[in-house]
Amino acid sequence: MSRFETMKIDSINLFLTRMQLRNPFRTSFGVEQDATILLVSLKTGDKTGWGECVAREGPWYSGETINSSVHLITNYIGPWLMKTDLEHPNEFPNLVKPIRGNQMSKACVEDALWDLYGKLTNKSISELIGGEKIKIPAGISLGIQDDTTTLVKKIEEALDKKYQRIKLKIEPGMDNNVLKQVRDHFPEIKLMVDANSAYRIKDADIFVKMDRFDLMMIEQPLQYYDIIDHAKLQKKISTPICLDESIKSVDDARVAIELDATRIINVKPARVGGISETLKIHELALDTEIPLWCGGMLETGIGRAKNVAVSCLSSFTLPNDISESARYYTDYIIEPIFELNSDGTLSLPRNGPGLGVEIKEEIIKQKSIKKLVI
Ligand code: OSB
Ligand code: MG
Repeated sequence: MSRFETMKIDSINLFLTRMQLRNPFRTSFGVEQDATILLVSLKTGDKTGWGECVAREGPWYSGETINSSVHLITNYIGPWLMKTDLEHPNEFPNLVKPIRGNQMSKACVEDALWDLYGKLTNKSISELIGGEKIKIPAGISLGIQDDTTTLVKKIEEALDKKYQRIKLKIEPGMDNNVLKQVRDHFPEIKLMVDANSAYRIKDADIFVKMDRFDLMMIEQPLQYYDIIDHAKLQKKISTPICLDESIKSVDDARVAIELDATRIINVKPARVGGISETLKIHELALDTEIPLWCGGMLETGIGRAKNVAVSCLSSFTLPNDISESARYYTDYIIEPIFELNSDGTLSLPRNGPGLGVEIKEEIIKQKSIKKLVI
């Protein structure tokens, strides 16, 4: 183990990259094809730690945007970090505590600190946080399709690849009718839906009817900030509700569990402000016996490698929204890329410390439309 006392950050680099998805991804809140993705690197001596911000150009999934993240990092988080030499990444949440909200902006910098700390101590992030697995079950999240024939074909392809469960995006008018046809084709498969907050409690009957499709869970049916109406809905249906957008902290998770508004939690480390907060949710999940799984935000290899590391925690027991690299962007910025094993799992990369993958900085530079240095 190399000896160091603190992580003295020499520079913070922000790369605004343009990345192209291989296929458009449609949810109830919009379609994504070309994305601007903010990547952050922290440098100390000859070591570099990387993080990925999952905020996008518009505030459609959460209130954050690329520009709000750049603003927060260049004006607050970055300068504070440069002035404070942290000994461990778990001290970072306290540093950024004065900032309310803005979890994604905080998370990408914290992730980079974990990668850097791993590189300084020659340990993987999974090892640092106590991950117990070396491969994790992969699920696939399929966007809303124009017609059911296309959707059935996509499901068949995913099953051929051995994805361990299929998640379908739904929205009003594209829910039980689509599920009926899907279930007619695939009566047995592990299936779930994600509404991305497209419904209201007055639509409860739609979900009462959905019970007949034997879904593993219904993800985030109601408002992105709500817990109470989800608890009311859970009383009316037998399919477990799984919150995504509504859980932005361990406190949200605790309240949602106490009120029986969520029986499963989709944890996106970036949505809850980083790995440290994720570890608190992991502890809470073990105490309350609530199963977790790791969600995705169409991350590039950097965010994905972090998600795989987190999914190695023992509380992450259900298939994750972490698919193979080939499903996402036309360019790869990590090596090795994620490929599915024949049993529908992804292996934890162990190609070095930290994130466990090599970061291809040359490609990141080629894909960058703007670079900022703090
Ligand atoms: O709600 O889980 C979601 C992608 C972008 C924004 C929100 C969500 C998603 C996904 C994709 O479902 C998961 C993935 O990265 O494969
Ligand atoms: Mg979701």
